[in-house]
Amino acid sequence: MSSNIESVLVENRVFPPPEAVVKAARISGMAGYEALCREAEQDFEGFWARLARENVVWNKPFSRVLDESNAPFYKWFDDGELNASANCLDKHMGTPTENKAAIVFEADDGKVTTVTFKELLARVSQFANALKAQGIKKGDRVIVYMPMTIEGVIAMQACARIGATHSVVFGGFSAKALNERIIDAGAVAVITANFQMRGGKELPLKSIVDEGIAMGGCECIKSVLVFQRTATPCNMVAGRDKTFDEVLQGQSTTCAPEPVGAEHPLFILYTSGSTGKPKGVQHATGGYLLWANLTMQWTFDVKPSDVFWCTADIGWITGHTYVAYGPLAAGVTQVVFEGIPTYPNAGRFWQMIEKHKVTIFYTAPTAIRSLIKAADSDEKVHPKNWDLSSLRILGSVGEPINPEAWMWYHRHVGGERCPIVDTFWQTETGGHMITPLPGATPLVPGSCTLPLPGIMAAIVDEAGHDVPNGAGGILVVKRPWPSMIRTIWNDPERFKKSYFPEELKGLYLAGDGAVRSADRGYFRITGRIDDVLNVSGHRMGTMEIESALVAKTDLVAEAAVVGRPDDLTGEAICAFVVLKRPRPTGEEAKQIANELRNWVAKEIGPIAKPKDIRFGDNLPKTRSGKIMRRLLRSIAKGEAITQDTSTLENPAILEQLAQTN
Ligand code: 6R9
Repeated sequence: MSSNIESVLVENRVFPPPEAVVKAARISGMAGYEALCREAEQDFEGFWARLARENVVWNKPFSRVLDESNAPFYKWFDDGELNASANCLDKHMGTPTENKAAIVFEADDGKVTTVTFKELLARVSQFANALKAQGIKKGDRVIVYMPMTIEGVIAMQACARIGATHSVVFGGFSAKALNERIIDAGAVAVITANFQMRGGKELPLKSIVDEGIAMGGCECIKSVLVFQRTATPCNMVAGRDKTFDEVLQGQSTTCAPEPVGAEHPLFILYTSGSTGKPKGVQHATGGYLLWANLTMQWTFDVKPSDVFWCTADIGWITGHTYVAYGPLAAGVTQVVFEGIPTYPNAGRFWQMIEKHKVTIFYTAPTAIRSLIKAADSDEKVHPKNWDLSSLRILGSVGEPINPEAWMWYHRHVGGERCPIVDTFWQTETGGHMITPLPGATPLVPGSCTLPLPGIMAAIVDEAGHDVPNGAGGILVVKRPWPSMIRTIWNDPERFKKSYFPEELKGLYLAGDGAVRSADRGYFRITGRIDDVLNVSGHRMGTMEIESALVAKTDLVAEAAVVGRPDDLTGEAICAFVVLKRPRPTGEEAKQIANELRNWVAKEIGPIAKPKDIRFGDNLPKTRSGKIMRRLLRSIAKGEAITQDTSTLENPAILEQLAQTN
């Protein structure tokens, strides 16, 4: 990894966009990009008003663009009314798009099912009617705990159609995580499936919902709607649980979309922060929809003939914006994939690109790195075995892409002809923020290049002053933008403190470090500056994992979690644990480490399992009792301790912690 970091620092390869792509692109050449940036600078509100009129269908037009009177609680297009689902489906009726495939679904076992836009509208409408029949109404919160399926997208769209606020919980999260989210959101219903299929295995969902609700505090839940993904029966609670078949029975396939105010909460999505409790990131309807549609056009330059494939799960923000909303709003055919990239073998992605003639492919660096590794050890799963000539644009998201992986992606997947859009953004930003444009931006491997027009991204020091190019600092956004987080559900104070801290005087704090190149001013993200780790593109709070560990009260006295660089997953979770019994070694240490890993999987989800667990009699602390995390980070990396340890109360502990099990 350190070699990757070094090669990023000296990266000087530049890949200009291919002439043909520039010619056909919506934003053509740097001149096209710069013209839009100028428009945004000269008339900020006029710029957004124009785009919102052109890219969103409004039931009632807005007269106000941006309301800053209660900053940082910004409002966009406030008095306008729209419906998100109508903007994704109804809009295409009566146009050539209506009979086009909206979703080409490939199941884990390879079975393909296709629905057109028209069919999808009918199914969303029918499910929306079913939700209403359960008494679910505008403003209610609904938890969606679903596998990657057409039905998952339908669940989200149906909520949007009736004005209910969905909160999707990733299918890999635990009963406890689900329980906390149900309570925090005050949800009235859970939409789930009996099981999900991943890598040939049938994994439970409904039993986890039952367990989560049984943990208590979920009296708000009135109904649980169950999609029967597989034939295996699951437990059904009489009066509360109903199958999709039952609730859809007799429901009409038309349902008038409920117009909502532009600021109406479309969804809440929980994400890790730097304290133990996940944050319910709340997004509004109007600005979010605008950005989902517009970035499909700007960043991916979608054309009516494209086949778009974003591999993200609907449980993450990428699966919200670039599966459940963006492609539908843009009227483009998309592939939705249930399974995993390595089943039945690590050629699955390439095989699917060939089979469905995918033209735009959007995935995460961690997936690319694992497929490089697989192709290196087995020629048969190397992308060269498939015809990938349909591809025209590649995308990357979730974490920095190291130049080695970038070059492989460019060469072996993109055939050296496809621009790679390395899109930097966050759950909180709703959509792309800093990214190349395929028909404009010369690419530099490992750099997300330049902010989208109207996105006033900058790098500042701790007092909020701009730093010169070449000097690293804190990534901020200086002006609000339409798809920004509106608040943290139930916690407006935390919203202000986390994203608009006083020292930064009104600037949005992304939580990442960044540096701009001296020559082009290109942004490169250097990683989180808070206690948030990025493991395989998934955000994990170190405090969240620490809280989970110390919750094992019979065993754990104290725990500290840090990240260390990992060639495959970007960062790996490393936990230092003090037990309530003598420090274990050898076999016993291995066995307890495993027990703790499984415990964390149960508390949060398998993605939060620490890769490394080390035991100590104590943790390195200052005389005032603060855990010295920077020392733990060095130990986790296997580095010699060069830092000043003079404030350390118990220096002998360092050697003990450096021992691996
Ligand atoms: C969309 C998404 C956000 C964090 C973000 C940053 C990292 C995302 C990146 C990237 C470098 C990119 N990140 N994209 N870092 N280059 N292209 O991933 O949202 O799950 O909220 O994570 O991911 O650290 O702050 P989310």
